[in-house]
Amino acid sequence: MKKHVRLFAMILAIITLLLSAVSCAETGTENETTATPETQAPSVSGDSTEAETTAEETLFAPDDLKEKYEFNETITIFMWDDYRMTEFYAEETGDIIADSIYHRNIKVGDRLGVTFEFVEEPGDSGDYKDWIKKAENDRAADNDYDIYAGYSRSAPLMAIKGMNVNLLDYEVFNVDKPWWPEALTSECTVNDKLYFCTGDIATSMLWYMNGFMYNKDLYKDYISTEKTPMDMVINNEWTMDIFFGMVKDLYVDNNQDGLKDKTDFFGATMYSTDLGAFQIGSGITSLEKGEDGSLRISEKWNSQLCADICALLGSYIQQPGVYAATSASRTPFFNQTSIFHMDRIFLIKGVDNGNSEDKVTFACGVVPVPKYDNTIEKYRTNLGNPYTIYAVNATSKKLEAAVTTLEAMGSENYRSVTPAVFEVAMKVRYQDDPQASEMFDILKEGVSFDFGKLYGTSFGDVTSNLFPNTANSPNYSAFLTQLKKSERIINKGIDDLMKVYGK
Ligand SMILES: [Ca+2]
Repeated sequence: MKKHVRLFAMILAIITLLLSAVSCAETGTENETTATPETQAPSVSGDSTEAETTAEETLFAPDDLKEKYEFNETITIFMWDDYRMTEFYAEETGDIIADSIYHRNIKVGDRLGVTFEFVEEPGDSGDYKDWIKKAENDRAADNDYDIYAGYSRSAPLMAIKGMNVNLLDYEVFNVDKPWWPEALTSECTVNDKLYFCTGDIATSMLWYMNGFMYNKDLYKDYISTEKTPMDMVINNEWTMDIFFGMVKDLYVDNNQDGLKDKTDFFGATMYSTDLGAFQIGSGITSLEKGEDGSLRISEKWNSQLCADICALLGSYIQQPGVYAATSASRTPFFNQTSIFHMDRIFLIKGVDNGNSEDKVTFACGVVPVPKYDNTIEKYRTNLGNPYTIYAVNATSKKLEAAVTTLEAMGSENYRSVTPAVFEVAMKVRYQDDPQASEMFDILKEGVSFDFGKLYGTSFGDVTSNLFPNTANSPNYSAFLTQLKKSERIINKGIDDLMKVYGK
């Protein structure tokens, strides 16, 4: 059972910690070495600042690694150089995310007795196949790497080529820790094989989560001054009908050309590439595991329910107040002429690591994409593709050190880097806004990878594109007919995957 450190546990922990700090200060006892995380006492000190700092540090689950290792190795990380958000290394600049990564590298390096060497090569959506080719060539030339850190579709392709170790063969890799998303187990592990990982270790994964961002002032002006979207999420009322019902008629044709375009006013805009977020958001992945360890087209994907969700989304996209488009969909949100916008949440910070003029300059909330109905158990989070997935090179001569590096980096990021990302995204400290932090936790814990998406190239991208493309077309009711036409190509892709994941 994964240990989630959620808000209420955290508040309880803060109270417990502060109380025990006072108690320790009074009695002069020290019990931090044997205490559980929830009751762990900060160091004995009358200094309230120190007590508070320690309290914050111990809000988060600890790792099971040793305090100190002596690998005495250089760990070479082959990485893509066209990642967009600060992630792998940074100078200490005063930017809280950059500083947290700078200190992460020092801390993990000291703890393990390793130094990091980063080798960079273009590896984005247009380059990742060449990036993999270079990794293969360098491997043959004995100029080898220890860790691969590339565009999300790279590590899966490398797994098919047999290039990655099975992380579950290593005891130090603890997939049940909260810095590894639950979906690494439920969606990416087949027959006890897990060939790659991501999670808190990749700031890009956090930034590429899909959510609905909303303009808090416009929401109050046009929709409600009482109930917020965050309230509706918490009350399990955040469904497609309720959401679209609020926004579907809010439209002004600002340039009076009779067409929906980026200059108009909308209730909701959506980045059309990521409309699959509504499929994932209702807990539907394209592939699933059978009890015999085989992969297959998921029953939920090939179902009337999925067709209904697709058709409902398609019908709402046709409404005046809803605008689905690629980058043009972002303009109204930045210009404050749309109330809600569904996209990767990095938009809050701004495109391209904040260097763009396009960024959110107003009070903005973030909520998950609404579920189809409130019988669906939990909110699930789709990811845009340009995030990093890590793998360990099977021919590395430092396998134990490399896998330990991933675990130590994940753990350290969870404690120090993710809270910095949260603070920049939400413009508030994690501890200071319970609702916003709960939304961020729901997004992060609900992350879904869907093999059909990660391995999209094996399926002619049908598994990733069928839902969004159908919903955003006049044939939005034809999901099952379209899926039927693609069954052969999907089953062939599954055969390829089973060569790697079979028993
Ligand atoms: Ca117009």
